[in-house]
Parts: sequence; structure tokens; C-alpha cells
Amino acid sequence: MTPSTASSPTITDESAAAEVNRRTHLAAAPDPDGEAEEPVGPIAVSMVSLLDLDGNRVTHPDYESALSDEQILAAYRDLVMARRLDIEGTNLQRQGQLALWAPCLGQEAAQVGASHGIGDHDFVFPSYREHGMALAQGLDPMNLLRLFRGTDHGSWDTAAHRFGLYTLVVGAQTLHAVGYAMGIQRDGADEAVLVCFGDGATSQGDVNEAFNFAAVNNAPVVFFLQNNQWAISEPNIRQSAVPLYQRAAGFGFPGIRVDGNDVLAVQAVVAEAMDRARAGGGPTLVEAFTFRMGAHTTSDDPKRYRPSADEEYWGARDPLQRVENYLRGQGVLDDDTAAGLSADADAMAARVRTETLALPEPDFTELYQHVLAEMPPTAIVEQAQMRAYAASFEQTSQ
Ligand SMILES: Cc1ncc(C[n+]2csc(CCOP(=O)(O)OP(=O)(O)O)c2C)c(N)n1
Ligand SMILES: [Mg+2]
Repeated sequence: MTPSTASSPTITDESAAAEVNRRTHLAAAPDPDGEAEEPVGPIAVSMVSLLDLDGNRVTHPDYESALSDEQILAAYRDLVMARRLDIEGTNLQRQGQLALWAPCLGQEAAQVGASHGIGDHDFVFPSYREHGMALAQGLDPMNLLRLFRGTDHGSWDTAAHRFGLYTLVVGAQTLHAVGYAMGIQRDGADEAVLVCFGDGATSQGDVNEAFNFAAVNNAPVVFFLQNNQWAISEPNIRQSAVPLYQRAAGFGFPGIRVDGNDVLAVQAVVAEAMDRARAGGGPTLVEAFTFRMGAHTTSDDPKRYRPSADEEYWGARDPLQRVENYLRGQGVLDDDTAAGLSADADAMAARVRTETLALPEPDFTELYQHVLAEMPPTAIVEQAQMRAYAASFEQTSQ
């Protein structure tokens, strides 16, 4: 089964397509001479969903969930933990304990679904708000907290967790991922790569170069685009005149839009794309259609640029509520289980808080140690000079 490459709709209901278009700011695209005030009409879009807004299973002609209810409960647990960590991260920043926090609120299903869709030997190149994916990959949350407190520049075991370091240079990791995927290809390894980036990143040259390079080399990489509708204060209409997943067709590989707030659909679509990449089928662009429910970072105030109606619209599409409803309907989740999950999440948040407050000040001369695998002689000399310089202040202040 091959996903549609361009505009073959899997949502045939025109009003649903129009609504999606409206929310993507695409319905009101002016005609090419720029004079028409009226919308040119809905662009046919497709989006894979496997759970409706109330948490009922829906069928799709090409995709079905391979997850058991127990596995869906495990994914739900990851969603709950991600949300709790996000709240704690935001609170800690507000209390002056972190330099910054980039919330993943609203994007949990996209991230957890992707993590559950990849294989044990596959490798993820994250961007900077992949906290839900980090937890689902088994990373201790303190790895993230140290980073956002500024006591660490990212030091987790990327090989053990199959999860690279966060990249803050928008889009740069897509090129790293394609290079890594081409290495895998040459090694003949039974692995594939998933790389995360945002809607804003699609305007970067790096990302378009990565698309092209992956396509001509048939690299085993899945481009996992979380379209959260905004690039800081820049809406989608300023990024693209077409739905983002349709861009893949121009590079010569399949693109597919999945409901990013539906953990089952994301898992199924990512799993299929990763399987195809591993089998030599080349790259896929998966656009997870979602919403950043919080601020871009704790330095941002979305009320300055974002209509509150958007928040209400997406609030009704909360990624946790739908799967909770589904699991309760199946009898897999009851009040006791939910209370247990909530208690586990609170315990994790309490531990994170305690450990964050106790983090030691870093030795800043460590900066020299992790740039290259082995310190070159010049770095050893410079590090010694820096230590001596710092020590001179201690002597002066005595
Ligand atoms: C190369 C580069 N240009 C600009 C920035 C500043 N910047 C940080 S995040 C961001 C917006 C990215 O938006 P998007 O790709 O949609 O990701 P999101 O933050 O929504 O997850 C920008 C412009 C940067 N970090 N790197
Ligand atoms: Mg974005």
C-alpha cells in the first residue's frame, strides 16, 4: 500500500475539507493576479484519522491501527506523562528555575504516536520541543531539564535511546538526518531515520535541500513535520500556498497528512512510512496536522497574535481526551487506572522539581571537553588558561 502523493482525497466530505482548509489559512488564497477578494474554493486535502473527536474508531481505506488496547493504554500513559512534564517545565520556568521552556502542549499525540511507530533500531533526529517523544524513547526527563536550565548542553546517550540531541537551528537536523540515513543505506543496516521539524522550517533552504538529496539518493528517512499552525507569530498562510504534505510530490516522494491529534493514526502512518524506508522504498513526508496549544516558548505571548477562537477550536480536539474516551469505552481504562496514571505523573513531576532545584552549577571549563572526541593540544592549553583566569577572581575576592 502506498500513500497518496498529492491531492487524492481521503476526506471526501467537502465541508470537512473546507474546514481543514480554513484552519490552514488556505481557503482564502487570492487568485494569481492578486485582485480577487473571494476565496478560490477549497483545495482538495486528505487527512488520515483513525479516531473521531469523541474517541470512536473510524475506518480508513489504507490504514488501520495494529496496536492492541493494552498498547494503546501504554501510549496513553506516555501522553499523560508528556503533558505533566510540560506543565512542570512551564511552572519551573515561571518560578525562575529554568532559563526557558518550549511547551509541547497539544502536540503530545503527534510525538508519542511517532515514537510508537518507529522500530527499536530506528533513529530519531529531534528539533527542540520533542519532550513527548523524548519520554516515549525512554529518556529521563532530567536530561531535558538540565538543558533548559542551562547547566548542560545536551549529554544524553543518543545511541541507547535512538534519539539525537535537540537542535535549535531551525531545520538543520533534516540535513544531518539525510546524511545519517545515507550512511545506514551504505552499511546495509535494517534501520531507518525519522527527523522532526515544524511548519516554519519548511521555508528553510536546508529542509528543501534535505528533501531533494533524500529523494535522489532514495534515503531511508521519514520527514516528520509537526504542523502546529504557527512559526512563533507567523501563520501557515505565510509559509506555503499549498498544504505542506503536497510539497513532497514536487521532490518525487510520497507525502501524507495525518491527524496529529490522533495517536492511533500517527502511529499507523509513521509505522508504514518507516517500514517502506527500511525496505528500500525511499523517503516519505508525514505532515502531522496539529496545534501548539501553548506559547512558542515561555518568552512568547501568543495572545498578541493568535485569535482565541483558534484555541477553542483546537481545545475540542485535545489529543489526550479522544484516546481516553476510546479506552474508557473499551473498558481498558477506569477511574482507578486513571488515578494511578495521574499519581505516577505527579510523582515524576515532583522528582523533576526536586532534582532541578538541586542541580549543581556546571564547571564552565568543561565546555572545551565535548567539542571533539579527543581534546586537541590547543584546547587543553586554553582550558588551563581559563581555569587560571577563573581562579584569579577567587584569590582577589578573598
Ligand atoms: C536558522 C534559524 N532561523 C531562525 C531561528 C529562530 N526561530 C526559532 S524557532 C522559529 C520558528 C520555527 O517554527 P516551526 O518550524 O513551525 O517550529 P515550531 O516552533 O512551531 O515547533 C524561529 C524562526 C532559528 N532558531 N534558527
Ligand atoms: Mg510551527
